[in-house]
Amino acid sequence: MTKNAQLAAWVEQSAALMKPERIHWVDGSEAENSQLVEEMVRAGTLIQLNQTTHPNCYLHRSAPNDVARVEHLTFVCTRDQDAAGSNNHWMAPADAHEKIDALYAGCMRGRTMYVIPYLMGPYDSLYSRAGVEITDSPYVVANMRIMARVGTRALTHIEAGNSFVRGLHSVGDLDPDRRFIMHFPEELLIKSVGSGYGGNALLGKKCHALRIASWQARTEGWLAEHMLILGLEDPTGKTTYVAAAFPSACGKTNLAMLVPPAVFNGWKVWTIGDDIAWLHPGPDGRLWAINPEAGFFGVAPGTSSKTNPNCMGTVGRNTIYTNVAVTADGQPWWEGIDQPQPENLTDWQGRPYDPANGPAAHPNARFTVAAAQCPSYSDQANAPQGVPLSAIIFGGRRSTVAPLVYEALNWEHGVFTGASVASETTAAATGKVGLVRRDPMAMKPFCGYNFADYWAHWASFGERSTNLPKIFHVNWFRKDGAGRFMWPGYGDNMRVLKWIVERCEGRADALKTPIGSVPHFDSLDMGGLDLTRATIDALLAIDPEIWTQEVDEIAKYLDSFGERVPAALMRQVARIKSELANQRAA
Ligand code: SAT
Ligand code: MN
Repeated sequence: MTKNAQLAAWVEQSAALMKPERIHWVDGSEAENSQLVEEMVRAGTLIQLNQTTHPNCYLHRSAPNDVARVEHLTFVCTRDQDAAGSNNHWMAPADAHEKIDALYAGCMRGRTMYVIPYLMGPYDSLYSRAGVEITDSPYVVANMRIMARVGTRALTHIEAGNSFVRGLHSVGDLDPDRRFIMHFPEELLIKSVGSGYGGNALLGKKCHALRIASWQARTEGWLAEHMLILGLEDPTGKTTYVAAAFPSACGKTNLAMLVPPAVFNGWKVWTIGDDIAWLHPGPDGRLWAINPEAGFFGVAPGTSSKTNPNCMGTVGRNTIYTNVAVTADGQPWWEGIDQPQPENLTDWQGRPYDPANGPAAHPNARFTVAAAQCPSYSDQANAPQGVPLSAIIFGGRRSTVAPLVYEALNWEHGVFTGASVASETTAAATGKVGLVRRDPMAMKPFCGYNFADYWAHWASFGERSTNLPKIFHVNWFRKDGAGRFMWPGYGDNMRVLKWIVERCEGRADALKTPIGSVPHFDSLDMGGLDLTRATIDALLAIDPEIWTQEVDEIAKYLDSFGERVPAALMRQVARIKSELANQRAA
């Protein structure tokens, strides 16, 4: 059902292997979606929620063993193992194909094979990229329809001769022992089996827009990053654009939709993206960012009108919920939502809620919703050229060590700062939660090639332009001796954003340290916030002893990537160590 011979042949070949009962080419229309939703409701895959309070909202319950990304089953399959790097699990392409094709054999018997042409990025943008996902999951189709631009227009783009990434997906039998997420960047190909969940199954997202795209970006001179994009409008109407990289479930969605505290009269945050940014150097030497996605696949627990009012204003309609709890009258519910826990709650597995079974909503429960529904959606979100970045912010979830905010001294130091990000693990991936691990640029699970080459690629931008964004590092998650968060976070993060904007404009004061420049106590706008001077000092403190240890650990981590690590990073290690030593001696 396409004029593109390569695509037609691939679909035919996939059908011959997977043996679906029928093939459906997704056109992206309303009528098609309604029919699909109806079928899923009939099959019990979707549960209709209360249509009065939540029009056009549905709940999906995934298999209980299929609730997050599976990093240990995710592979980058390049001809040369070093190209994938020790940051990725690697398998030789021939072995990977053989292994996964065996699981694909006959896997769609009795099922429909959906062919989803999609576009990542705005229509009419030179930066947008196409893909085609083949899947046997109608849930994936319905989610892809929200997260990407799917259907006829994307197919036309492909038929016009543009290249496309092929993504093959089957839920298989959902057995974790027969689950793999495999990437073949040299073939622009993804193969996924055994999971119906988020980043494992919506192949346009992490698999294409990060792992495959990062590989392409390296050879083509741009960056595919795990970043939100927002615009910060000041009271004069001037908007400054920033992108920020934090690991999964560390608050990207909340920051992207931030509502400033009341005292920040006239300031406004505009949302462009909450998870992925593609950055291209423009003719002016600045980095221009587009959001390749069209929707949000955000974490529900913890979301409320206090933590993220814009999000609550987004997810009340036309939303697919996954693994949330549901109230007796059919409303979605999760831990941290505004309404107190009601009687007769049904948990994420469909059981009557019993605290002995853990939380009512799964900690990685999600909503899928169109970005255009967000009250703070930027009028620049679909600009074909993207938005020009003034700042890039890196951050992690660190209860110790990292101060509230600091600014890298220059681009090279900024790349070091990104490469040294560490964060406590979250429920977004299977495995233990709360362990500190290195997560450079928040890309540990998503960089499709050797991290050392990736850092060199980042560093190379410093030689190409003198007009790059300033780089910052933030940490909203610092705790005191009693284990309490010291910083209120959420809307109050505006105080840090404002300092960042002022630094970009060369206005706010800072104290230069070997780690970077930290705000002076009175250059942070703390109006209306009841924090003691001692707490603010503690939040901004950089302890030379602790940082000497930290830099040693960073150096050890960087060293583990061997000779490919760019000299620029090792230069920064040496500089910081010697400056810290001088400080300790003084
Ligand atoms: O499951 S996803 O990768 O889509 C979400 C996330 O972990 O960031
Ligand atoms: Mn993410």
